[in-house]
Amino acid sequence: MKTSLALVAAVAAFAGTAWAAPRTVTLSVPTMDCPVCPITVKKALTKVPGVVQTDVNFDKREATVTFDDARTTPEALTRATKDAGYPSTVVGSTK
Ligand SMILES: [Cu+2]
Repeated sequence: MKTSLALVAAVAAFAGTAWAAPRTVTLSVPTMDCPVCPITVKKALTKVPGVVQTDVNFDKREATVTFDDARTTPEALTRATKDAGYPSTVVGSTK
């Protein structure tokens, strides 16, 4: 039935765009021990494809990252900081 197929395609297309939503996670980066560390962490996170914004708070030892969840994952973000020498864990997430 042509009509229902078109409807399914339209719903699938809509759902596809809905999934590709910006998402924000907070990463705990406990090993940042001097004011230069956040710069390295921020650089590492910004390099991950799909990351739109990165804010690193040295006082709280946290990084807040906004990313396109169709292009990257929280796991890829923690891997990126670990590869830069700063293992991190996800402590919070919106959505
Ligand atoms: Cu440092």
